[in-house]
Amino acid sequence: MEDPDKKIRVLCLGPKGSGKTTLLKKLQDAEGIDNTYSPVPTIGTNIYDIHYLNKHGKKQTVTVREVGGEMAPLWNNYLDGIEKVVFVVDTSNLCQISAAAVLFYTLLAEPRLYKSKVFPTMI
Ligand SMILES: Nc1nc2c(ncn2[C@@H]2O[C@H](COP(=O)(O)OP(=O)(O)O)[C@@H](O)[C@H]2O)c(=O)[nH]1
Ligand SMILES: [Mg+2]
Repeated sequence: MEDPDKKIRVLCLGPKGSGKTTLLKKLQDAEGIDNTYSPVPTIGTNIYDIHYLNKHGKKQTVTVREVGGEMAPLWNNYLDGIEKVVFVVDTSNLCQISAAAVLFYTLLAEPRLYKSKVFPTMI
């Protein structure tokens, strides 16, 4: 059974502009997101605490760190202690899709992620 006091540590990766920030803001506050906001590319990393009720009805928090797409060469610095990875791909951006696949397969080959569950999130 999940420990409600335990924060699940998640990494959110994907190319620049694939929708990572939008997805995480929506998960944090689906109603409150301002669709007119002018997106600013994530410089460095952002942390989002997402609260939800687990399958036993207990409050649970997932801490998601978004790492900007420009920082792909440095992604492996953020893998320690990570339990899950959400990899966001903009499937409507055909120019970016093969680069996204290369980044994704590079990530899958990372030994520190063998215990993690990598969930491709198609947007
Ligand atoms: N149409 C559409 N636009 C989106 C979606 N998600 C993100 N965007 C837009 O794509 C742009 C980049 O999104 P952002 O979340 O900043 O990408 P990030 O660089 O991966 O964090 C922004 O203009 C968003 O409004 C989506 O699901 N549908
Ligand atoms: Mg972002």
